[in-house]
Amino acid sequence: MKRSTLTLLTFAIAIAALSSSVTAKPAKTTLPIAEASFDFLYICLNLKSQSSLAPAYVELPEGYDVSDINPSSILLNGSIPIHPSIYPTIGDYDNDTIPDLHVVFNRTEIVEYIQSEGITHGTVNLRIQGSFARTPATFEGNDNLTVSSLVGDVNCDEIVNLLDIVIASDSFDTADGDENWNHNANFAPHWNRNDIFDFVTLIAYYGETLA
Ligand SMILES: [Ca+2]
Ligand SMILES: [Ca+2]
Ligand SMILES: [Ca+2]
Repeated sequence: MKRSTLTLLTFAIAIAALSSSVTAKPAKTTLPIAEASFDFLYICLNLKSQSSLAPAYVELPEGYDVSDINPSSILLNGSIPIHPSIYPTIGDYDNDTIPDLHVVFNRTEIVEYIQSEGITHGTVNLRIQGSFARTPATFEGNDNLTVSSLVGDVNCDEIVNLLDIVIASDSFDTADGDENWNHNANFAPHWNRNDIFDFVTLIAYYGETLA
């Protein structure tokens, strides 16, 4: 065998060995995904109303433990973390004996996300994802919110009518965070209270529709 042929052959063998060592790299492992039950406390969101908090609950399937969830890993739609100053707590809000994690998001960040998607009304699907401190797995869950961008539309049915007045009346003279506070009935300053200014604003839009 000629010397040049031998050199070429050696070179080809070296390349083949190199490429096989590249392809022999271990495959990236995919973590199992726990399908979580995810529920916002709210069922609708008026984008024109202001409020600070959006509480929600996460429940995990059998074999997973909500106390194992790493709070800093939680993201809504890949970008919204939980509220930085409200640590999640464990309870059983739906009384089904399965523990759930109470997480709170910044409502304004959710509104901004929905608006950035160009959505003004209808149904929005929001997806929660996160990982665990000890278990090599991730979890995912999703919930729908009905959205309205009509001022005065407290129940997000795309019309301002008597029903909105009745619902808003229940939260009259409450502060953001109070038990009777309605996050969808705050259409005017003062932005931390449901008061006469919100009521007057609602009345000004009486009969309006989103159509
Ligand atoms: Ca539960
Ligand atoms: Ca309405
Ligand atoms: Ca107000």
